[in-house]
Amino acid sequence: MSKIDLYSARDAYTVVTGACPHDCPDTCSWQVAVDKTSGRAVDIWGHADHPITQGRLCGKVDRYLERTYHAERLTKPLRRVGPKGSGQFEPIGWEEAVAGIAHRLRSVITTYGPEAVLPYSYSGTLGFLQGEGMATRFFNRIGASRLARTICSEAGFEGYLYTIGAAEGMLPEDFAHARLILIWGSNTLTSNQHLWPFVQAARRQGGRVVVIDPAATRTAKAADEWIPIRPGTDGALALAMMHVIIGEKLHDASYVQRYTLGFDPLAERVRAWDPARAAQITGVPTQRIVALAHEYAQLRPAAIRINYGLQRHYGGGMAVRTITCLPALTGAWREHGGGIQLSSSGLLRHLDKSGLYAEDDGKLPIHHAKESSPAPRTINMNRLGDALSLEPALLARAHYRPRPIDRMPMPDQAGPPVKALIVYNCNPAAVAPDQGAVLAGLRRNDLFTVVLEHFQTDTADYADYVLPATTQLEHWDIHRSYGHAWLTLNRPAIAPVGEALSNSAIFRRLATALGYSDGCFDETDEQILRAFVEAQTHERFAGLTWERLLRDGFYRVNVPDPYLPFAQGNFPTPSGKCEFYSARMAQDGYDPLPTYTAPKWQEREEKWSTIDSQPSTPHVAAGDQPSPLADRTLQLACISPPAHSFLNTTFANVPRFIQREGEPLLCIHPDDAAWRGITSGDRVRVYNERGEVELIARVTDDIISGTVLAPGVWWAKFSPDGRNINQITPADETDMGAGGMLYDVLVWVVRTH
Ligand SMILES: Nc1nc2c(c(=O)[nH]1)N[C@H]1C(S)=C(S)[C@@H](COP(=O)(O)OP(=O)(O)OC[C@H]3O[C@@H](n4cnc5c(=O)[nH]c(N)nc54)[C@H](O)[C@@H]3O)O[C@H]1N2
Ligand SMILES: Nc1nc2c(c(=O)[nH]1)N[C@H]1C(S)=C(S)[C@@H](COP(=O)(O)OP(=O)(O)OC[C@H]3O[C@@H](n4cnc5c(=O)[nH]c(N)nc54)[C@H](O)[C@@H]3O)O[C@H]1N2
Ligand code: SF4
Ligand SMILES: [Mo]
Repeated sequence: MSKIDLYSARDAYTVVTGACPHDCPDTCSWQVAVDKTSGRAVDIWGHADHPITQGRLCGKVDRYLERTYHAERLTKPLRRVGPKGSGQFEPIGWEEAVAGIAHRLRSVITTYGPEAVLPYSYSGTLGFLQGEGMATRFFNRIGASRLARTICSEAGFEGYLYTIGAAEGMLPEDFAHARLILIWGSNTLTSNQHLWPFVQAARRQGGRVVVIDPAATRTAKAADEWIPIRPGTDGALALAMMHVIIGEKLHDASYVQRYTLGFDPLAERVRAWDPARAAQITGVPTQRIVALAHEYAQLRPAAIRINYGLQRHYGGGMAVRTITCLPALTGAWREHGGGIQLSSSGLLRHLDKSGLYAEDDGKLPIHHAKESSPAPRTINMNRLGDALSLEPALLARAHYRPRPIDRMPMPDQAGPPVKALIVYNCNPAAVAPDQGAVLAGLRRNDLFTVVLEHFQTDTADYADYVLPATTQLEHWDIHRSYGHAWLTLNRPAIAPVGEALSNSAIFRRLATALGYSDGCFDETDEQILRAFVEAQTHERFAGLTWERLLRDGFYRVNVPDPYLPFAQGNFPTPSGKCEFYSARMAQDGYDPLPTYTAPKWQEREEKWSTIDSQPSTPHVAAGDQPSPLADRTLQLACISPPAHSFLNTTFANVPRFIQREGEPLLCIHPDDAAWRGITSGDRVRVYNERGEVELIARVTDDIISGTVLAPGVWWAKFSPDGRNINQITPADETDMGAGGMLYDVLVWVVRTH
């Protein structure tokens, strides 16, 4: 008997349909059984009728009730009583908390101006309302600094947009029809599990699955083949594939002629990319590159799933742009089961969010304070450490500069120091790069920090006030997906735990306390969501109504099924074609053609090449500082992709999941380990010029030699030395979109005892 039948048959329970709020392309629809008498949620499962969820949640969210009813859930507002970072707080009432926060915010705004207030948020929930809906109303009303939310996907996104025009492409269902699937920089079985049934369906019909990744992930092991590659070098592989495809005339000349722009200069460009050259850079053998190019052009339909792993490197934007040229070159877009998927979020690009954000819709008087003044500055979230610095030159560096033509302001134009930081849906003390700089900022006594949270996270430890927020079981929302075509409604299933309030309710209260009487702060959550749904007039949302969402729980964006967006061109680029040559890129300061942009860690190789002869293997005694010469050669590239049982830092405080992951690990290749005298289980010190962290070594050839892998993201406070891997990650920006370069870094690794 299915769970829905089981619980529906019993009077004691109600069943409520909702949506998983997490940052995951699958955006599952769930159902929750609630005991009518106690009001407690007793079971949760995946919605059987949702075509992507197919009745299954992942292992993490299957346990969402354990997280919701976790003994350490925050249930009352807290005020700091100890030093910043100590985690010492006293419970207080909501009125006192809201009044205290409003008082401090008012004083910051009066003394330093509204830009001294910085919101900091990311992906705790991707809901329209509890994500940025009410928060945007609030921070726009203040005129606060804006935040460029760049940490995850900006580089790849930009690269894709320059080439294709919008974040659209294959949908998960289409993968079932492919004969070749390249899973490129994605650990599907961990981070995009609901794609896998479609991959398996393709295999049942003879489809081949190839994973291109520096690590033999569980996905790579489940695939037909793993092609190990050096991190950040994927662009070179794609260029060489194009070299072979064009050189052997395996491209689809008629598709190329009709629907692409710049084939001739592309052909000229890739002529220099013979596979032997790419083999040197990528570590993929020449013959394998040639064969891969043949397979890609000839096994049709051919599908590519790229995820964000491969674009967290300096050249990530260009790498995604280059790979994204492949399906147009071979005409893969023509076929059901051919093409590429990075994100499906562009399906929603015609969504009208002005009402949601109460922006410029002529009805709500939210912008009156701002009309005559220029837009507030925008801070790049990757550079939080710089943003919190009192040094104007560093603050200037934190300004968002997504393209090469965007200039850094002079220090005297950087604007006021950040004096108030309001964090929601995010755990920057653990997830943001250059943790040392972030913590130094958070430790500032003159910085007023408010954190809206479910738990006393690493970040909450630095707050002046911690406000208890509701979980997805306790509030309304609507969710988009970046992996499929469905919008999903979340209804609250239970009353808020303790005194928790939703983000929307908290920002409403803060607005009232600041004296903002705008009507947009009076609307209830349901009113806002219903109005948002009813405001949609684009044909992509035909048939979408609030009643329908209430009835079904989800709605498929109105595009054909199957959806082959570029079978006949129609690329939403300026030229209407897939742009191998992009004039927009030239204007923005980039090379207009696909090229190889090396990762920063490869500067190690450049350093090597300046040394006349390679040094003999240096011996480093455990704990010793490497010699200056060894310095150059001992470093390893370090990547820190998601651990299977955590979702960034979410769930990394649930005992069951900590147990499953064991300890904060460093996976290291046997060659690299032997050289350093490291064996599995050893404690190792992983460090660079930015910081250091202690991890437990796992010696394994599941990671290529020359690269180490630290599954993330552990809470620093639950780690042996109170630090996590972001101690060593750089806050530098990627080539495009000023995105996060979290996986492009060199470290030294030594055994500590
Ligand atoms: N269980 C779980 N699921 C998640 C998350 C999580 O933390 N845990 N995170 C969610 C979030 S926020 C996101 S953004 C999505 C997307 O998630 P992503 O961040 O894209 O993560 P993965 O799908 O694990 O893909 C990363 C893979 O890329 C590989 N990789 C790293 N560098 C390179 C490279 O240069 N080239 C190539 N070819 N491969 C490389 C890594 O070894 C890893 O296997 O997943 C979401 N889903
Ligand atoms: N080294 C390294 N660093 C990384 C990554 C990596 O792979 N390696 N991944 C990066 C990526 S891809 C991403 S997307 C970021 C993610 O970084 P974050 O956006 O910080 O994501 P989480 O760590 O999941 O933390 C989200 C927090 O939001 C809280 N939250 C959830 N729902 C709500 C709500 O409704 N209200 C409020 N107030 N709070 C809520 C959760 O309790 C949780 O503490 O991390 C990045 N950092
Ligand atoms: S985290 Fe992803 S796979 Fe897991 S329930 Fe949520 S949407 Fe589904
Ligand atoms: Mo992400």
